[in-house]
Amino acid sequence: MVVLPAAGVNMKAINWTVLTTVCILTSACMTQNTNGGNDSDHEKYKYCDIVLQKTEITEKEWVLNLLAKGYKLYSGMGYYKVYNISLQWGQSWQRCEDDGTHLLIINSEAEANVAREIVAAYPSVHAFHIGFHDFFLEGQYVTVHGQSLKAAGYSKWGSGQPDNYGDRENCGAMRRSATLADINCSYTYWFICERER
Ligand SMILES: [Ca+2]
Ligand SMILES: [Ca+2]
Repeated sequence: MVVLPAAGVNMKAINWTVLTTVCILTSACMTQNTNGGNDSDHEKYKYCDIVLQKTEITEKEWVLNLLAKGYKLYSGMGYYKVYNISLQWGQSWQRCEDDGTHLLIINSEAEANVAREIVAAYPSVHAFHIGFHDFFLEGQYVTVHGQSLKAAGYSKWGSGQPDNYGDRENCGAMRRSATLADINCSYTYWFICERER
């Protein structure tokens, strides 16, 4: 596989060598060149360079960056971080976005188990912002990616939830048990960010 060069090494030369290897192994660049008609070698190089940047180097840097920020990898699931600061739901949403991640979307029982596990270390915290809301249509809960909870794969509400308490609960939270609750968006809670693998 591709090995990252040491700092200061001529990236262009290394990219070219690596690209040739990648092209031979995957034939991705060659295919593109053929489809593209009369691409010059220079353009072929440029295209491959972009592919390499996106699929090899950036991905590794990205992961290192997440780990440095305190995200933890759960094998086969993704990278997760419990932010131990209390923010409003929208601010939490923004913080995850800034990390290049998103508020947790629970997609399965297995992921609910991960969620329970990562909050187990904080027994005094009873709820966390996660990635769903009903801003668009009252009572129609969707994830921050716009899917219904059912389509996303997990819709286990806590007892009595959702209740739209005081007619002012449009944001999504998770209790310690990984059951869901609708909460007031202006309430401040810790929150969980995620990035799928
Ligand atoms: Ca998820
Ligand atoms: Ca509620």
